[in-house]
Amino acid sequence: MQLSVPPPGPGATAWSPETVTSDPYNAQTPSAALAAPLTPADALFVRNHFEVPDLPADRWRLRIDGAVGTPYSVGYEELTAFPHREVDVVVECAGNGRTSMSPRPSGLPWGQRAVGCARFAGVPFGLLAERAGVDPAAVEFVFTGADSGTVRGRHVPFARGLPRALALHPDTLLATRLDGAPLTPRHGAPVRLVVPGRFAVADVKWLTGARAVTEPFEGVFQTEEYVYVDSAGRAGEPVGALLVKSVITAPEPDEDLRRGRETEVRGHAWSGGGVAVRRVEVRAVHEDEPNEPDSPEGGWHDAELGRPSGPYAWTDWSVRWTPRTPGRYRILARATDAAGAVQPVRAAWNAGGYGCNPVAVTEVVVV
Ligand SMILES: Nc1nc2c(c(=O)[nH]1)N[C@H]1C(S)=C(S)[C@@H](COP(=O)(O)O)O[C@H]1N2
Ligand SMILES: [Mo]
Repeated sequence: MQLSVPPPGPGATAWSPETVTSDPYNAQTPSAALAAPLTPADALFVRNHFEVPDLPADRWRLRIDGAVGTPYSVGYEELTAFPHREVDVVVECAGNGRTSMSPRPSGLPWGQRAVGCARFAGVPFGLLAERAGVDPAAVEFVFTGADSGTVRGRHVPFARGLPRALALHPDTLLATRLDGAPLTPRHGAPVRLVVPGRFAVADVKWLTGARAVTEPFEGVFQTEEYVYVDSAGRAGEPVGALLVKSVITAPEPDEDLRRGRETEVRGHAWSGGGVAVRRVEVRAVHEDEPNEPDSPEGGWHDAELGRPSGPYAWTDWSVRWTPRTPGRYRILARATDAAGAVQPVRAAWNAGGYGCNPVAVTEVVVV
């Protein structure tokens, strides 16, 4: 079982994410790796819609065009000469956790581990866009990857629109490095976009195109996929900022705990748009207790919060707990962010199962 695998030592590459589908390759972060403050690159979940393209750095170019003064293009060597920044970022697939929604939405059957916190380094996209001279009428940039395939009967590249202000924000990076090493092919080598604080669908991998547009983009990954669609079939907004959320990394699911022995409940919490986590509360609900999980009021304990490694990194939390009664418990964790958003008991159902951020739950047995 993944849970009992000790973390590999420095420089080791023993991790392999848990495969969800093999063609295209999609995989979740293993539990033991999720517990680390930063997720190692080779453990980080992978979400690919199409086959990983073969894109050697020496053949890579990014073209910035559309509503710009002069189209500008840059190669890998040139890009690496620009000033780099390092940003620790929660990377979360918008569909993370959708298997806990009922009825089960369409899409990849992610459990709770299509998430990680990764250290990226790269060049702010805005620095390059400046070279092209962005037209004042541009409202978005359309970022395009080198991968393509058939979606809803059409052959399309992977492409997403990003509002102008976010695209030009100094924290939006053309990332060349992840976890201290060059990007690996599965995570978007040689260059991927990283948009901190947004669902990871914004982070276009194998990035080759950036087009400034004066009308909102209407590509399939913008208007049909990665859109909140309600139970009446009404399409709302495309997924955007991450939602306030927590994950429990200890105890492990189904772990046996001893009555009267103190244990540490631990995890991470995050929110979107650079908003900090203000509070994490934890509650243990015994199987014989009434009113759960619909009224989890009372019995909540404030967890101690660690210091996140940056404004877009997750916040580690922990609380000590000594179970008194044998039996099954559900351990619940709920985060509140600095804007006052709180994890709901049940996430709002939507057809794609996006933004699934209910109170985190782990079941344990006390003997
Ligand atoms: N070009 C391209 N970029 C992409 C995707 C893709 O399929 N193609 N998937 C997106 C989605 S939905 C997610 S969740 C993240 C996952 O990033 P990772 O595989 O590095 O974890 O990549 C995003 N960028
Ligand atoms: Mo995703």
